Amino acid sequence: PQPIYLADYTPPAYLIDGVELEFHLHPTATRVVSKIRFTPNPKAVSRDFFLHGEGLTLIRAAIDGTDITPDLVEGGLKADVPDAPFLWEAEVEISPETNTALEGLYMSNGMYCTQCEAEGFRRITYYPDRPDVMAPFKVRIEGREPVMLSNGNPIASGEGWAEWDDPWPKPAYLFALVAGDLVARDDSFTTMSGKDVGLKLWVRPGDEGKTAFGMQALKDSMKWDEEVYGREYDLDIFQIVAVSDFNMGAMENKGLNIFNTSAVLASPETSTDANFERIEAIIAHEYFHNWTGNRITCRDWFQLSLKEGLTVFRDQQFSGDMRSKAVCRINDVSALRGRQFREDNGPLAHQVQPDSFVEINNFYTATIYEKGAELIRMLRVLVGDDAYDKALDLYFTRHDGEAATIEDWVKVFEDSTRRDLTQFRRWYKQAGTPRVAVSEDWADGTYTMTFKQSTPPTPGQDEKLPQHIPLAVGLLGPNGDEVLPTQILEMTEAEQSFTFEGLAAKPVPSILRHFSAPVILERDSTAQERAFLLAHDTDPFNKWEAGRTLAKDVLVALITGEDAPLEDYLSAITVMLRDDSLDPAFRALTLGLPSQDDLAQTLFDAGLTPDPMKIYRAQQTLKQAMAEHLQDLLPRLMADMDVTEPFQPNAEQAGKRALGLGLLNLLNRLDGGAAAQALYDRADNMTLRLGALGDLLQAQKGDAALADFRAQFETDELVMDKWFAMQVTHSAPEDTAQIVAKLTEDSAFNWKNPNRFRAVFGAFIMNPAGFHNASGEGYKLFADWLIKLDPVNPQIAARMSSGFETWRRYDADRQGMMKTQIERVLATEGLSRDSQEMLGRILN
Ligand code: DPP
Ligand code: ZN
Repeated sequence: PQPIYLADYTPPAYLIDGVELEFHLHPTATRVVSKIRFTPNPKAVSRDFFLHGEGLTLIRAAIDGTDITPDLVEGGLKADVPDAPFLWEAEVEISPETNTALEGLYMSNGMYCTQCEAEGFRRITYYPDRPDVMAPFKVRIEGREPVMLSNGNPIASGEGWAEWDDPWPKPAYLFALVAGDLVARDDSFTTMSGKDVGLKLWVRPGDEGKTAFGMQALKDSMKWDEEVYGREYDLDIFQIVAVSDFNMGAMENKGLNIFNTSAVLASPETSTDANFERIEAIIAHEYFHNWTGNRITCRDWFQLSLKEGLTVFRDQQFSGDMRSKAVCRINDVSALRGRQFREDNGPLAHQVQPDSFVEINNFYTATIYEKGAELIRMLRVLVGDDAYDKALDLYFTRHDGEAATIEDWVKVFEDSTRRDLTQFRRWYKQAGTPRVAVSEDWADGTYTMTFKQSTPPTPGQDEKLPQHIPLAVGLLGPNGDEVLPTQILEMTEAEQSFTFEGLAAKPVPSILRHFSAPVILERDSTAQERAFLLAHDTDPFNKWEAGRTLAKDVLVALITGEDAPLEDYLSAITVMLRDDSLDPAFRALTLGLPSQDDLAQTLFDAGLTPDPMKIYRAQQTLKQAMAEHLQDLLPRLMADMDVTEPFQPNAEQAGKRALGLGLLNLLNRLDGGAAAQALYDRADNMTLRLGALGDLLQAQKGDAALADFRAQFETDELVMDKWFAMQVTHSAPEDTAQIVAKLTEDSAFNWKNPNRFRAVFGAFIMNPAGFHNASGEGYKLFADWLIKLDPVNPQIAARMSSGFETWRRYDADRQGMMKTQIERVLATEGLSRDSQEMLGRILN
């Protein structure tokens, strides 16, 4: 497959003044009639008329009322057109029912729905399917469905038809159509200028009881975007539809967001606290896209992070305001390290603004999203909060209604702050995670910190230049008092020193507070110093970080057989757990251990070959030691975390439940599952029920609970996804592959549903000890299923193939076995472009 290059961008040959679409719905023979008014683009470099189209049967085409026979070519059609504005008309036929790729118009449980980002609209009709062609759309839908929806405002409807009008010019990737048997939760929102907006959350009959939380999250998001960014909603109605079969979490189609059911449906009985939190964040994310993505969109897909990085940053700010800032930041950084650092330090590393791609669907990555958000966070730290607000105001006024670039974005910051951000731009173009090593010097009241930065080579980028890194630093005195509050040190050189004078004693530094830059900090430190920071740091992120690095020191030493600072860790954790002044959610996070994947990468970075079983056993050993050390304390601490009020999915209650479950997980190692069984039996919400089930599975006492769980929730797809995932996540490593194989034979394993496939295989590749079991049977099983899924849903198959991305970390045997499987998948006849690109990159 041929790559597409950013450098080859040229403006569209024709612009569009208006689009009218007419849908005649039919499961296997939907007719789409399009009327498009084209105008030659004065900025064009060519007059060639090309429309994208894939899998369409052309029935008829006409220009200015005269039928023509266009030239059907690979990926679309060409035609001779007048050198003046003209009307294009076409009629095509498509088959939603047989569309299993879930791109374009498809069916999910008998309901019609669409997914057009990035390049799905070309599967609906012939069109210039590129984001820099923006147009207002009018849509008429004819069919038997009781509810028929599209973007914008409703115009009129009757028996068997409905008409919609979206006045805001938009790219085709934001088009949406939904038709089916749906019911709505209705609400309304009054905007800051007093306009009434109708809100509708559409679900299948039976799911009405799971819509209250999503609706509240939507209203909170609308209010927050007005208060914090001054952004008001711009249509008469805002709609969300929940769909069972969906490749992504959700999609920000103008005025008609389409959501994976997992990202919107919520109830205490069926959703965990983590589900509630994720749902709130995704609803906010998609709503915020209305300004950052829709009103201002991307010129081309190389600019994807322009909308995604910014919108993730905005949803992170929102969650921080709705919940606990400190806890949200720790969770965001953990996710960044778990997904983006893994990507950035392996064969799939790529720039936040890539230079080329083969299949754009492969670039909806943690780098584009989460690293993109970190870059914006850094910009804000560098220019300051007020300057950030001014820059954003300028961005919205300058680029509203446009398809913009990342360069436009940085330029707005330069113009509004008069800062030169030339070096900062490098963050967008240089892949890889910078390492920042720090050394210190102390003499005569002067404390000097010397930082050295370097970024390892990434595929296609051997040479790396220094980045502009904001280092948030504070200093603590020997008694634990802060002697220097947080300062932002701007590092721009490969090596740079910063000096602090007039100090009475050698300070303890707290570096990279609030994780001020997406880098790996390398600093040799003693267990005592880490424990000191865990006890005294005023920055909650670094306080947590101190506990995490101490845990990591212990685990690495257990793995390599060196002396582990176990006692220091256990006493530091005990002090922390007993500190009632600390938020339970924070304590729960500090009780968690670094992941197996994180440890594998750390060992690999240190020049060692990670052994997945040793890593797993080290974690078990440490948890056992923690349980025994805390034995006497556990009952009282757990009792303190009991929530007696009715269930609320808020941060306060969620924090108590999280800590309670963290402690139960320890107790479970001492009581053989007795407390977990008792909790399972009395749990009246999914958070506690699922936590207890996990512990029972871990204790190998889960059979009865699993059967009970299934009997209770058999008809609930989202809960059954949990039932599948839990068994994989909490399996003993030597059993994991067999359990996965058995689950794939279950009558409820509907593998064409992305959520169900991910429940099993996502959990599998996230369980390193199980996936990398020395027998290699896991690799083979996984490859079998990639081969099976690829022709049905290439997008999900390609995404899942990242399970193999860390193959070079491991020993020769495992490497050989993984390579064999990757090559086997790659050799599959007719393998999708999506999977070819991903596995090809992973292998090279
Ligand atoms: N639906 C995806 C998101 O919101 C792609 N735009 O990030
Ligand atoms: Zn997004």
